[in-house]
Amino acid sequence: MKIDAIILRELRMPLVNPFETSFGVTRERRILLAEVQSEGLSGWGECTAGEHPYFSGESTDTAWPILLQELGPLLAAEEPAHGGDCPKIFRRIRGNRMAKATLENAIWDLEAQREGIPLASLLGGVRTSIPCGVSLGIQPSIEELLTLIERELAAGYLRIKLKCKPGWDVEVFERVRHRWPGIVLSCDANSAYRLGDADHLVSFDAFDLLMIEQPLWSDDFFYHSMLQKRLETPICLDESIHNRRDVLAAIEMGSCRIVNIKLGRVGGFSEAIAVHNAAQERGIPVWCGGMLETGIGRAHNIALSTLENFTLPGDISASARYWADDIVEPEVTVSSYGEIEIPDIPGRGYEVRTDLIENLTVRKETIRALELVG
Ligand code: OSB
Ligand code: MG
Repeated sequence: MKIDAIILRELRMPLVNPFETSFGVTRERRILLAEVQSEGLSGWGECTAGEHPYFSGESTDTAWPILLQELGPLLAAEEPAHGGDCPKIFRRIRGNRMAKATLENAIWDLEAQREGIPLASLLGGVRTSIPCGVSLGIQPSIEELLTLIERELAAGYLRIKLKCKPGWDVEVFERVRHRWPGIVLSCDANSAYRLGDADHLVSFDAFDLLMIEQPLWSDDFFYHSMLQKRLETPICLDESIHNRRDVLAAIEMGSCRIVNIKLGRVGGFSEAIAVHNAAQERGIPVWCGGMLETGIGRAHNIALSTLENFTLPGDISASARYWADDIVEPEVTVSSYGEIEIPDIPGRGYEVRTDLIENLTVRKETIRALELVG
């Protein structure tokens, strides 16, 4: 496909509710979008980098120049036939996976439209609906958290994940388990604990958690493997997993029994599929993580979650939990039994609201292939 133009945008979008993790509070998102125009069609990608380099080394402000000065010009100079051609095109750029995923995922979207098939089918997905969970941030009080959980269970969500950190963990789990002994419950520390907390982490076993997500360092496998030996509860790695080799190392070392796959964190659909397949071949279940995405990133997460080994509910929930007005049409909705139906139309399955996007845009740049004169 000939790349006619790549349009980069930054949008400002306030969250309906602030989201607090062990590394900080997010109130407003600074969203980077890429629109790749090719032969009359537009493929869209969303950068999942945060406002600060807290979750990973990337942020909105690092991804912008990498996209504008490096990845955009590399892609515009090529005529990729498939989304899967992107890793090779971007190969000489190290790291910057969230920036790379922004463009690669837009090419997959374009390819699905050209083929006239749903993105989920192009990826090799097998599900017509996906199970959904929610990720609940740290709250000002346990009472407020209990009220939120009540609301999300009533809405139908199939798994509740609690963000945790030292001082917001066992007491919280105790109260939640006392009230709801049978619900599917997990926690996510975003690397908030250290080896000295090992005995404390072992005490989490009392709460029958589905998993403990990324308790230790964001770049670690070895100490997670030592911790997993002491825990009955499965460890799930999020931050540590960047590619297929990482997931192979983690499984081989026994660092985790479950894997969270995030499109941005692994660099796009190609690597996400490779991570999924490697885990599947070794009997390790995966689920799709979220990064407070708009409907564009959410549509991509939904399509990815249709692959066979996404057997656990993902952090993919309704647009309305995040946004007063999402930038896709229809917005993403979740049924009363906690599932999202996979749209059976070509491409990403949700229309992009270009007028709304234009109104929310605070900066915009267009990249075109250099025209060779002569
Ligand atoms: O670790 O899963 C995480 C949000 C921002 C950064 C990291 C994480 C999260 C979430 C939110 O848990 C998931 C969502 O999009 O609802
Ligand atoms: Mg996580």
